[in-house]
Amino acid sequence: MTDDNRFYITTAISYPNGNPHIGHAYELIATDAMARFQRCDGKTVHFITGTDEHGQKMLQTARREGIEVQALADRNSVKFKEMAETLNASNDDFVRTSEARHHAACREIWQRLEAAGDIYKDSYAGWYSVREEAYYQESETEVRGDGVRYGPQNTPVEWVEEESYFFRLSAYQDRLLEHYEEHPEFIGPPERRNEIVSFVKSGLRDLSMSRTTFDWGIKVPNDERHVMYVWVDALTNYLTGVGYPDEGDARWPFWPADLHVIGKDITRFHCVYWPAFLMSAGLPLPKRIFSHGFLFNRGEKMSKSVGNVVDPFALVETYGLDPVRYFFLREVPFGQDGSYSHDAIVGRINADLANDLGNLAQRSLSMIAKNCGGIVPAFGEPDEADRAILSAVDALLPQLREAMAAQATHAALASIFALVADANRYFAAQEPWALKKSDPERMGSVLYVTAEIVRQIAIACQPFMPSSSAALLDLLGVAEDARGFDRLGEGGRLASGSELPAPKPVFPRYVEPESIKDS
Ligand code: ME8
Repeated sequence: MTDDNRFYITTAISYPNGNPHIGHAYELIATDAMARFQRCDGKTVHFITGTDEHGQKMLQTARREGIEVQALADRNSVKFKEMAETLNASNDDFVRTSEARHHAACREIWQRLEAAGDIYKDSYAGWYSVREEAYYQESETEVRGDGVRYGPQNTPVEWVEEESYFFRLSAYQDRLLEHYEEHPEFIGPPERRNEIVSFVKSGLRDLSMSRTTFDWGIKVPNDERHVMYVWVDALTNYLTGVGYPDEGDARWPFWPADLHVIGKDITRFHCVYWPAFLMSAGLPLPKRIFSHGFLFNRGEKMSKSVGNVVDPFALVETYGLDPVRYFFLREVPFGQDGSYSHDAIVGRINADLANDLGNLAQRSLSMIAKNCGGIVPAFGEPDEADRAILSAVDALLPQLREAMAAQATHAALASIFALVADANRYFAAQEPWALKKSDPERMGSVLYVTAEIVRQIAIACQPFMPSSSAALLDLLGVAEDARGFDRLGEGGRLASGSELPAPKPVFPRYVEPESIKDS
């Protein structure tokens, strides 16, 4: 295994202070598609997700519910694990920050920062948003008409004054700017990069790194009155997931991460604090951090506190998993905000999946079953239309790689579905049903070409819709070990003469249940 062949990818770790919501599901689905893409493309992938269990927000929720905070974390982290299973996420690990291995990683990183001379004791006095677990300067806050003081992301802030350890973040301003300059790919998309560059240019203050007014967290080494600021602990999960501090661990060579996928609200923590901690600890920096947008339910912002959270389990139950995965990955340009609604989801399911891809596969495969005895027909001398469509599909992989290198899942799917549309046009124009009598050999060639296109489309769709793609590849008799991206293009052509199983529809139309139709 060479260095180049490893790919380490992470999601943010979620606060388990409530049930998982669509925002969590969206991030996990997208990151899973990226992880699966790299696996299909021959990489050895390590993909982790998890839960962020410390901090004041967890503590407040537990108090409100009248339970122990560890009990709250235990109860809800199970739901996040269940969500990962329900979404068919292919994560290799699930890090819970209350685990002993994570405590060990955090103690080690703290000691490294201390040894570098970057930690000192002082006292903090300023504003704090519990909902974001973030410190704000007074100038970043304002008192609104309701008499409440809010931070820049519209969450209430409270006054905090206590003894605290600080990290010399101010000392890293120039090195961070230099890093952004030398590695323009470090932060994506470009809007987020620009925000971070101007934030860092405006001047960095040292960061309060510990709290003393509660004890739910990871104790500071050699000073048990302090628990680490939850973001120090949370960010370190990316190291825990590769076995840190045991640099002899088999997973350690995956560091540095190739990609941290996060939401746009937590860009500052990942693109400013995290690289500064790593620089101080003498560890290499992640190669890229990509901030996706927020999902809104018909334009309404969703959050646990706003109360209009839509349950991802219910969404999968209603529409099916792969249609939901497809919808989120195709509908919203990854990196931008997006909204979803019942109508938009049903529109995509019925138009793209059932009508376009589903019909293409079903029509060509049932004609092979009916007219060719279920045997992949021979491919005669190709004509111009055959050559044009095959060369278009054979050119797919570089387009997919380019889109996915920029985390543009929507663009990757747009390229795939543009081919689906081309293939439908080809099929309609060739009229294989009419050739059945006039030129059965030519009919065989047209069916061969169409099935070959479906094969490549199914291989390309695996990262996005794993189960449906596998079902299509089963119908085409493609062996499990012949489904990698190395089989895209000419090298992997369907074998004429091989016998196919009886075709069945893979992408059913969404039909409104009576109760919804009548309401
Ligand atoms: O931020 N649409 O946890 P979290 C899209 N524990 N993404 C959304 C979203 C929405 N409506 N709501 C939240 C935390 N997210 C920290 C992370 S990482 C070391 C620590 C995204 O449960 C959000 O942007 O509030 C974040 O990436 C993830 O869900 C977890 O959010």
